[in-house]
Amino acid sequence: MKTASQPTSMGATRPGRPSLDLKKIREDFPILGRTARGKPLVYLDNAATSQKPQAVIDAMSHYYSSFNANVHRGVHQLSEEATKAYEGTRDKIREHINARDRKEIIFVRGTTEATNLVAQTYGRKNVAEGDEVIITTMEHHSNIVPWQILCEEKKATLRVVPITDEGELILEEYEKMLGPKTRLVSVVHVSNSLGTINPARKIVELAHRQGIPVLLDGAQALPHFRVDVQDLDCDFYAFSGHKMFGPTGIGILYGKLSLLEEMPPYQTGGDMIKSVTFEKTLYNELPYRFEAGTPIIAGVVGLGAAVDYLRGLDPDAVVAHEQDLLRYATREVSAVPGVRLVGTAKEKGSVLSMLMEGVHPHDIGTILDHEGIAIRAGHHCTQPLMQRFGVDATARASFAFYNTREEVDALVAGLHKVAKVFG
Ligand code: 7TS
Repeated sequence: MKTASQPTSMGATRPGRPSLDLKKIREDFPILGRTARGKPLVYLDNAATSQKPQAVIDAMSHYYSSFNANVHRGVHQLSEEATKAYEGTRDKIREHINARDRKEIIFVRGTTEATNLVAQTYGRKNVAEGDEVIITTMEHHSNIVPWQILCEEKKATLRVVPITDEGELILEEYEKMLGPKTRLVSVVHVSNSLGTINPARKIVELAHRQGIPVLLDGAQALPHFRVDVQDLDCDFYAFSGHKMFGPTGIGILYGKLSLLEEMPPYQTGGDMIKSVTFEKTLYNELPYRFEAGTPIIAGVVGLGAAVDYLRGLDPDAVVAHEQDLLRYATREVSAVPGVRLVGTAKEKGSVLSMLMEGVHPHDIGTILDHEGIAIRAGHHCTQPLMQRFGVDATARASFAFYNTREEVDALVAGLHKVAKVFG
């Protein structure tokens, strides 16, 4: 299947464009059939977490009812079956993101744990006094705080790439920051607050010219388009299962083998060792060296089912549909009196961050909630980004492939109601 790590051809208006069977897709997600506040649920908080298809729910239930056992250690049939399913997901993820080697796929709790892992292992080993780590203005807190702590500890400097008023990275400034002191660049692939799709390949290429490794935070990329880590040539790639229609508590850190091999362990204990004496511990081989303790086996099984589900969809059709929703919503929402959008990058994922004159975003969220519409109001764990735009919060609607134009209409009707109440 075609990959689209940088989905430049988003032309949903092309004749003969691929389309999704939305009725069938929505039936796959049982929660979408429920009501909220007595109205049909309109779930537009997908950037926070996405809903799960029945196949994911069934896979986890099947694991617990049929082959629950610990992995990698039992000699019995159940453990063998659990280990097979657990390792099977690793193979599916490897294939899905086109990593070279299954050893490059580390199971973690989510994007947050992935960035912390890299900061605490690669970072602690390679960043020293006077060095620099580069991030950007639009990072999620989970890609700010780990580097801040590391830089404080090592007396290194955290540098922040500025953005334009539209919410695009200023690449010339980034290029100027790169230098002999830079030890790592860590950048969000798709912004959860603005929707901006960053030019990841270019960011990696510019850093690699100077031999600097790059971590990409792909939490908001995987749910929307195909990612090819070899094509991007990034050194680390982090994402969360629960945003890509899988369970909570499971995520992935992809790392290039050559880097992972040189990294000290993160958490220590069972499974990550080869042998232990009171004098010395020898660490296990990759990827197990970074997977200490009993993992979230049901979560891994569920993530495998989520990947199967995603691979059953036409990725071009998913991109085309979400871009159609984004364009339609942008047009309709912008026409609501007093509404202004934050984040208007040319390359954008299906996120709308809204402000309404004289209305606090939380009030927007509350009124929409009464209509059965779920959005998120707040800083979206990107407080420095909010500061950049001079606000403390936005009201954010974020779409997934199962959302419809009718749901956008409901959102717009809800916003008109807000305007009326406060107008
Ligand atoms: N990076 C990005 C870009 C994110 O959007 C999030 C979560 C994370 C990292 C952290 O992921 P976690 O799974 O480890 O929590 N973003 C959001 C959001 O936008 N609303 O709620 C969580």
